[in-house]
Amino acid sequence: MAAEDDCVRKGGHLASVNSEQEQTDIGEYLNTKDTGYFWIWMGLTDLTKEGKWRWINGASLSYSNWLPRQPNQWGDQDCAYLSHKNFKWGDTECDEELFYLCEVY
Ligand SMILES: [Ca+2]
Ligand SMILES: [Ca+2]
Repeated sequence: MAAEDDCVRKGGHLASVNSEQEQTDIGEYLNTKDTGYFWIWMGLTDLTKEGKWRWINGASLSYSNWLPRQPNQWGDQDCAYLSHKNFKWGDTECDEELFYLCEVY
């Protein structure tokens, strides 16, 4: 995934959201950015096993914040985005070109 490749070049990964506090912090951060009505990639996929969502940095999925009726695997959706609606999560196809949020350690 091109967005993840770019995050790795920067020394991190696509962001993981591991708690309600981190979700709130990320939302506040993104509200300062001009992302408008676009979705934003984070580092969550079910590429290795359909329906088994895993953080790209290896962290386990201890917290989740899916939109209603997501993930819905419409067609073949294996990557998760942060929605412009309160930054809740949905799944979509991994080759979409979206804004993306890296987390550098
Ligand atoms: Ca999927
Ligand atoms: Ca979906």
